[in-house]
Amino acid sequence: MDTLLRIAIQKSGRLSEQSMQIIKACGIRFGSDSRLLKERAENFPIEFLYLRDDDIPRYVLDSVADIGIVGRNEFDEQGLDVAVIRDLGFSKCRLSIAVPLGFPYNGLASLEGKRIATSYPNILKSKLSDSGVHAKVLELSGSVEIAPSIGVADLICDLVSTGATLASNGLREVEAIYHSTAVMVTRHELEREKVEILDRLLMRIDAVMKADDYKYIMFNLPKEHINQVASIVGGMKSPTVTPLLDQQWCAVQTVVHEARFWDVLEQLKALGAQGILVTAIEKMAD
Ligand code: PRT
Ligand code: ZN
Repeated sequence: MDTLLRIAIQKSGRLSEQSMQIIKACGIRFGSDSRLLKERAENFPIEFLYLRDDDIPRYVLDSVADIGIVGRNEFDEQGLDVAVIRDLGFSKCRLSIAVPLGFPYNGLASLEGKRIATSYPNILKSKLSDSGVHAKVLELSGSVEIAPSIGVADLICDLVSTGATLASNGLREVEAIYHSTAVMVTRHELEREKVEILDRLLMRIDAVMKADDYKYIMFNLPKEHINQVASIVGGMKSPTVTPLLDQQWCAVQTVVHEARFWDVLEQLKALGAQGILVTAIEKMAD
């Protein structure tokens, strides 16, 4: 039987859609029918297991799955001996201390002797101990934000993305103690045939992620300024330059890192660039 790489992804929740999306962007076709528990891709030797996110690190460690996509928070909280091989960047959130509106907060020392409700006791305890603070950590599996109002805790430590949940529960976010994104994990001793499939998958994922970071730009420029373009766009190999009918002008094509995009655009305009076109890049490999 052909070897398949088994990938565990969240069945339904905040990680599911983007986990599937990144695999699809790799040209891998599958039904993504999360009513199923297990599904084989049509055109790549991989099989999906749809699971609860909390179970993913354990299943990878126990070889039920070979790789998995999970929040870094879950990976660090469980502390299992699996390895992070890629930071996928999506499902960004932070683990924050949040207090009732009247609570006087002046740094972590204000938590001394307090009762803190959280679903992430290990991450929280390690932060408190690094700061030399002694507090009572109360583990709750959900609805952490109501703990102060029903009197079971003085404050909470919970995941936050927009902050709306805290606000609607009369809580104030005072300090982020940890930042998380979705990561891909694998176990340490993966069989050779599986490593080969994983390497092919990672090559595709890297191309997709890299493309997300760049824009492709085309523009016309007075020829006399062409030497300045390379230093403006920076970092990449020489831009492609094509002559135009009007011999004073040329057309330039190049890629620009998203982080520098507006900066580059302004500088090109200042050089006299015209007809600037910008497009997203779908895939990008070295
Ligand atoms: O059923 P299953 O166990 O698989 O799912 P789950 O309910 O345990 O997890 P899920 O889908 O809620 O979250 C999966 C992962 O998404 C988490 O482990 C994080 O890595 C990531 N993530 C990103 C978040 C959030 N953003 C987030 N905002 N996980 C949870 N939240 C919750 C938070 O706990 C709070 O209740 O959303 C609320 C706050 O959101 P805001 O936008 O109001 O601040
Ligand atoms: Zn969960």
